[in-house]
Amino acid sequence: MISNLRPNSIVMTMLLLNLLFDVLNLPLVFAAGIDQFVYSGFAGANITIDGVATVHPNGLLDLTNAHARLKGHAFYPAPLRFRESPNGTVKAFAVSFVFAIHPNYRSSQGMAFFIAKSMDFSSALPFQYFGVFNSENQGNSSNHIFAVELDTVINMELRDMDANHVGIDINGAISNQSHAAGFYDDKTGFFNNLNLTSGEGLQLWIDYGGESARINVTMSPVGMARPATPLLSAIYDLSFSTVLTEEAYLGFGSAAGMDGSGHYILGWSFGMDRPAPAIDISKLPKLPRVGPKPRSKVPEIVSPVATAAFVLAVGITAFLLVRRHRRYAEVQEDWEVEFGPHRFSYKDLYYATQGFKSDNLLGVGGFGKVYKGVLPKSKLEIAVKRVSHDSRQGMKEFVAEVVSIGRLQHSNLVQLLGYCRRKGQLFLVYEYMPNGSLDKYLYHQDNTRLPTLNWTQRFRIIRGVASGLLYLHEEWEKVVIHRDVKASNVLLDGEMNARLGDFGLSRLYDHGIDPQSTHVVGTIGYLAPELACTGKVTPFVDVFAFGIFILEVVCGQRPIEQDIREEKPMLVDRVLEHWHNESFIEIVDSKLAGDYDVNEVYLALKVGLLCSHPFMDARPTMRQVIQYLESARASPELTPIHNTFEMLAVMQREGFDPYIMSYHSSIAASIVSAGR
Ligand SMILES: Nc1ncnc2c1ncn2[C@@H]1O[C@H](COP(=O)(O)OP(=O)(O)OP(=O)(O)O)[C@@H](O)[C@H]1O
Ligand SMILES: *[C@@H]1O[C@H](CO)[C@@H](O)[C@H](O)[C@H]1NC(C)=O
Ligand SMILES: *[C@@H]1O[C@H](CO)[C@@H](O)[C@H](O)[C@H]1NC(C)=O
Ligand SMILES: *[C@@H]1O[C@H](CO)[C@@H](O)[C@H](O)[C@H]1NC(C)=O
Ligand SMILES: *[C@@H]1O[C@H](CO)[C@@H](O)[C@H](O)[C@H]1NC(C)=O
Ligand SMILES: *[C@@H]1O[C@H](CO)[C@@H](O)[C@H](O)[C@H]1NC(C)=O
Ligand SMILES: *[C@@H]1O[C@H](CO)[C@@H](O)[C@H](O)[C@H]1NC(C)=O
Ligand SMILES: *[C@@H]1O[C@H](CO)[C@@H](O)[C@H](O)[C@H]1NC(C)=O
Ligand SMILES: *[C@@H]1O[C@H](CO)[C@@H](O)[C@H](O)[C@H]1NC(C)=O
Ligand SMILES: CC(=O)N[C@H]1CO[C@H](CO)[C@@H](O)[C@@H]1O
Ligand SMILES: [Mg+2]
Repeated sequence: MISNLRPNSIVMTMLLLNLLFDVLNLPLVFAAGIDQFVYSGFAGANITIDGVATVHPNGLLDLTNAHARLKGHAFYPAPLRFRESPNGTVKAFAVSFVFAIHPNYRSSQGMAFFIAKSMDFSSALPFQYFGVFNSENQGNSSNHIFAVELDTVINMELRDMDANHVGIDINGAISNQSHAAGFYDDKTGFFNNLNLTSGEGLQLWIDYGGESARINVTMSPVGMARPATPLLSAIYDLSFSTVLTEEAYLGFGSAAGMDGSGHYILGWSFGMDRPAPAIDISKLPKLPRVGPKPRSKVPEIVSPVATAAFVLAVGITAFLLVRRHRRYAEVQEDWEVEFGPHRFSYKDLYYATQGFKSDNLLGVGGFGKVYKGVLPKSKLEIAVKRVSHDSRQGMKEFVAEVVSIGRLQHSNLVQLLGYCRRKGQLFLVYEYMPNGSLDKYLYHQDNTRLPTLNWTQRFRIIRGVASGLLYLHEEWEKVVIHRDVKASNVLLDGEMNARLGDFGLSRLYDHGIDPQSTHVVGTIGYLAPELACTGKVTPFVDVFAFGIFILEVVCGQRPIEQDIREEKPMLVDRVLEHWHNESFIEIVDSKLAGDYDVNEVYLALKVGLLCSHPFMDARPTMRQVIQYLESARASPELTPIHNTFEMLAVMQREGFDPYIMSYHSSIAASIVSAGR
């Protein structure tokens, strides 16, 4: 079934094979370093697998084995020599494989073939990026990975064209070239679509030209002759020092979606400096059937002893189940079936957080407590937010929204992984952010010995939050308004990238889940004035809060002093005064010790003030904000109205209620005391 030839294999084998190929009239010339292999099924094959990957007894290589949120890889066991010297030209090579993706899993993330510098993919995300990249190393030229992705979800951040495409990837999941899956008909020249997740076998060919640096990718349904016109044909020199290493590993990767997965490889072949050997289609393993399982016949019970043992076993199991049921009881209603994949079991969360032990408490917020946990199977680190709720009203809508929010993916957002419900409690499961929330760095509370962030880090955080917000506002299929942008909702990942958390959560209030709270959605100090007047929620509400956030990060001061007896003007007013008398340097965080780029600080303060403009219409959109921050476009001058006292006067003249409008002054303190 398998002919698996390696370089330096004994001369005898080579001679024999040469003879064999001569008989078959195949032009094969053996020279040093030429490799080829072919697997027509993987039963008993020497391949290296990791993660949840497995080979079924019938020889089907299954990368994700019906798991959810786990990754798997399969490799040719030895590295192959792609260049003769570290800077030598990468040789021509050809790959062919037959694969299938099971259609039952809607969030299946697809899979990728790759050539990589090592077999270590431990840092790849288990639920995204084909189990090959993570959000930090994605696009990094030190990855040395060439991949062809078979992508079955649409991810705006990766500039995906659709949820059914093939792409050529160099060092990251943003494709250099991609095309909807399919083939060009040899006779008519018309393009025919193919469905990656149909559950049917598909064959793919990858050819690299060596000197020509041309990469061709061709696909067809299994069994059809190879189409003459490639699906993708790109020029990309894999000899660039950033791509293939002298020796590299070949393999496949896949990350299971939120609701399980089935990514199969049926056959695989490779040729260095020659075409990939033909895969014997007739020997390929059978695919699991698509659709409901046929009912299995109940086996006849053989003897009365076995019957007695069986009854006893059932009794004990039932007893244990009842006991277990009590401990891990959950609330699950019929309508939730649809969201099943995004539901975590209470048991898993209970184990992950060691029974919600106080040692694992990360913090307490307006909604409830947040615990750190490690999922038992995948070892994925998570943060679990436990929210108490009394009302069942609106729960369905809320869960639907949670699931929809879970589909948002961006490197500056904290990924929401799923939820769980229990009597009176709702659990939201997020990616864990090892470096905690930004407010801890700015104010050094809890006697933590956290470092002071320097200006470079702060400016990067500001830009990161801006691009996360732009994604929410403009780049996803729906407009998502965060409504609670603030320093404690900006989390820092292992590489100190800013990740915005808690987006969409403000809807909890709308669904009556936080009955004891009387406060307006959002947080005092970050609330746009029009919210108090009209209650109208637009993306500019977030722009306002983002402006206050910038001022906070630059000045290292809270928007409103927490001690409300001391009547200190709000941060934005203090910044304005300094801005107008041209002493803005005085308000910059003294912890920076003057070590910053004055132009950037000036730009940041100006954008902060523009965004926190009391008039909604005067605020920029997040897209403009990003342009200003990247200095691609000169930011407009601040309008003179941006002075609280003048503004109040204007507003009174226009008939606004002066009490409500006094949000910008110390009267806000009275709202603070009425809040949480
Ligand atoms: N994904 C996460 N990873 C690590 N720590 C987290 C995560 N999410 C929250 N935390 C920590 O838990 C604390 C409490 O978070 P929580 O969101 O409940 O409150 P908050 O952000 O202060 O207020 P709000 O309820 O308005 O969001 C945060 O300050 C943060 O330190
Ligand atoms: C599998 O292949 C690797 C690399 O060529 C080799 O080291 C190993 O001995 C092989 N294992 C078996 C069981 O053949
Ligand atoms: C190969 O590249 C390295 C780094 O780019 C360089 O230092 C070295 O001189 C090169 N070797 C040859 C033989 O060109
Ligand atoms: C790329 O990865 C290397 C090694 O992991 C790291 O040192 C470097 O900072 C990364 N570069 C970027 C731009 O992220
Ligand atoms: C693809 O790679 C080529 C060659 O490096 C480059 O010129 C081109 O801009 C890339 N295209 C995309 C979309 O990344
Ligand atoms: C692909 O096939 C599956 C299963 O038949 C179906 O659910 C899915 O909608 C199809 N996708 C496309 C893009 O046609
Ligand atoms: C890629 O496809 C084109 C068009 O069919 C062909 O001319 C070229 O030789 C192919 N290159 C490789 C490396 O297969
Ligand atoms: C800021 O801190 C980071 C991380 O500690 C460091 O890499 C960088 O060099 C610092 N930048 C400046 C300008 O000090
Ligand atoms: C600017 O205004 C601030 C706040 O009122 C004040 O403390 C500071 O002395 C003023 N500076 C100048 C140069 O007038
Ligand atoms: C400043 C800081 O705390 N950095 C830490 C962020 O998280 C990574 C990974 O956990 C640590 O290595 C850093 O020291
Ligand atoms: Mg929060």
